[in-house]
Amino acid sequence: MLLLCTFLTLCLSAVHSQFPRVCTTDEAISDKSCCPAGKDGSPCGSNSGRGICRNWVTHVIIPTLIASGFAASVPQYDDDRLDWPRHYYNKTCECFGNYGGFNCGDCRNGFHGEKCDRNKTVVRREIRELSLTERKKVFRYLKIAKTTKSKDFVVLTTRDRHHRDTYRFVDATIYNVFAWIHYYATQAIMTPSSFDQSHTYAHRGPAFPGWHRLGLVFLERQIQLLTGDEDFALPYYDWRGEKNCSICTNDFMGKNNGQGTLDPFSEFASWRSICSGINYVEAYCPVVEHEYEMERLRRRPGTDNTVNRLPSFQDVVDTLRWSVFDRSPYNSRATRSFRNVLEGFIRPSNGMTPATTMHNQVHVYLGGTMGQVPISANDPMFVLHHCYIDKIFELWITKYNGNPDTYPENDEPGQGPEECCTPYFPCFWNKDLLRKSTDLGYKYSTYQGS
Ligand code: KOJ
Ligand code: ZN
Repeated sequence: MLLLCTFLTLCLSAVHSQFPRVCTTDEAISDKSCCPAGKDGSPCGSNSGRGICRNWVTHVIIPTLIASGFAASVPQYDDDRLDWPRHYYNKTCECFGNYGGFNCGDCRNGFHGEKCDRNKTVVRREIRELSLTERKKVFRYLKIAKTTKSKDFVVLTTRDRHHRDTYRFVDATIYNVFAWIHYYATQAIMTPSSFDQSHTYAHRGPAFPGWHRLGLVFLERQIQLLTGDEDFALPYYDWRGEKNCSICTNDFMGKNNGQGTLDPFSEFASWRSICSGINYVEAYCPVVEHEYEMERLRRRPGTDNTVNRLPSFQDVVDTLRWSVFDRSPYNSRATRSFRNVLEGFIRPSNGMTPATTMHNQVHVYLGGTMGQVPISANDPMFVLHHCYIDKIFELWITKYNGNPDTYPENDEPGQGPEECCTPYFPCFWNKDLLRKSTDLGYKYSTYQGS
């Protein structure tokens, strides 16, 4: 029984991320231990049977990388995110049954109640399906997430990624923690002397759909906890066949002027991105508390001259025709790969031709903040877009009975099936995100288009 629980929790623990505040004390960092007290005062709530403090066993990914020649093709990786979260901690909580969270004080996704014995499934709906009151509530909640300091999490910053003594942890709001997770995952991978731009933990590999799924689940759960509204579900934007971005109006996500700045009367006009999109290849940011909110959000829908439309209904139909989840070489060159077509490096109709399509096409079409990988998650449009990408992922899972065994072995750093989705905390295996969304506590409405 214990074995089964342990297995289940490894697969399905509630996702929380980025560094639990209580695990960033000098003591926790020097002990490399993140087993905070649960509600009963014992580490990981062990006295009340919620979980245990687990020592990580040596992981397999490094030898795999070396054997495959991947590590030999670059001088040496010296990246704090590789083999996540081992660089920071070799002891973390492992929660039993339906318990979850960094100290097993919460429930795993899809459960609630004091004993975590009540199922729940929230329904994500298209933003145009919501009533005005419901929509206003979503905007209000997003605003609360943007302005409320996270009590549980802090983010890691540094001025110089090659010098660990410059790393420090700073406060961030809930939404900024979410935006920062994407920023952190997409920074180039560090070698002793330079940076390898060709690999990232969140894109260009089989982890792409699950990585973004986990980020959305994190944000959704944080908003539920913050507002006390256990039924809160993120909305999505079904952009199929749109002549232009019809939700880029002040009733919805906001209109922009010719320079891309959001209208002063729109919902997100005052939002600022953490970090600048262009100037920080070598530095994590934010670097200084209270100074890290930088440029305002920008959007320039329909003005990019390489992408002049949003994906069509047929593009989505064609994407769902690719029955193999991903294929060698498991990067942006993979052909006849559902993941690579969905991510948008390959034309959906033939699965072969390199092009800017689907997920990438929408980012580029919207432009501005959304068009820049390191900062795109700062725009709440990212949430709506990725929820729709996740809905397509879910349609694929249903159609082809996708499950963790469908997730391939591959050599992309941080994207192996049993590597922790990087940099979420606690560990959630990449392959375990390839399962029905109801296992994670949510599903999608059956919106047919406007
Ligand atoms: C932003 C992103 C992304 C892709 C693009 C465009 O976050 O994943 O922009 O290629
Ligand atoms: Zn992304």
